[in-house]
Amino acid sequence: MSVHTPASRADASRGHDEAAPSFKIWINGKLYDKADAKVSVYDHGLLYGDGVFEGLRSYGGRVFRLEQHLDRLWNSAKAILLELPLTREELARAIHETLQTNGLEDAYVRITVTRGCGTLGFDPKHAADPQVIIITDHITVYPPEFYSRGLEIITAATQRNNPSALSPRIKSLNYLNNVLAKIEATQAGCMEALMLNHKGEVAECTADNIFLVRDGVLLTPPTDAGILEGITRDAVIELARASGREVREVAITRHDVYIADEVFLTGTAVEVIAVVKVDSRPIGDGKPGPVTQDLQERFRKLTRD
Ligand code: PXG
Repeated sequence: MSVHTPASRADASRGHDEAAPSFKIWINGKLYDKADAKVSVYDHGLLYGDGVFEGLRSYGGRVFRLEQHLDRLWNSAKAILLELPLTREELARAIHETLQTNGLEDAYVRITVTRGCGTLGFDPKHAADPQVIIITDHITVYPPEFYSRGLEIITAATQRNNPSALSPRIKSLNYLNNVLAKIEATQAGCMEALMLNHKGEVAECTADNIFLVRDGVLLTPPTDAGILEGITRDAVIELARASGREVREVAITRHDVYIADEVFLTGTAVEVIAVVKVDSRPIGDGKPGPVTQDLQERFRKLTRD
């Protein structure tokens, strides 16, 4: 795999292009220019990371698995006792309205819900005006060569959140452990890092779920390994099973990863991407394998045809 400079990696993951047009941003029912789209410095989302988010994608104007993303958003909000100030239908309409206003068909959609503005002090009773924000923008994907050659990743020393402290199933505004793992990846010259759970088992990567292929069978960590239940992960499990492959949700060790025939990641941003080296160990023959390629193609058809 070619070596990418830190600058190009940062550009690839920053998710927007300075020269691109500025898209309108939806906040609590109104559309704002980017420069005017603001929340208060007293917002508990900023002060305490008190809020939840979703990252979605639209293909040809259709939001992929919108209902599942809304389910996850409502479940995340419920878990932190945050009541959304609008209905699912209203949010769905607002997403489509924002995409249409911005003339975007193939796009990234970022929903952020903060606890809202209040006094200092993190007691939620001091913040009672949740802010619902919809950002739509061009989706920045990895350059095509990352898909044809596959990614090299490392295992991060930073663990995934311990589920008994804060469930990783909540897509909360507290992403610091993932941010720290991402920094470790970048410092090692990689795009992604593998995160282990509190038991030392494989959990997931910083913004992607992980799958292994061994003897034609797909293996992926179960929900109770302390992962986000990825919507792309679900779609890939369905595609694999529909094509006659066995998928097992089982505890996975780093050793299992090293000796797998194939490894790939799934996520809204990366879709399905091969991993060809983990902690300097080549996976299989060091090239994206046939099962990964097959699922990449099936996922492409699912989202684009
Ligand atoms: N694990 C973690 C920790 C994630 O954050 C996934 C797995 C993949 O889930 P989906 O549902 O996307 O298949 C994620 C997804 C962002 C952003 O704005 C983050 C994600 C997805 C899209 C955007 O940082 N994380």
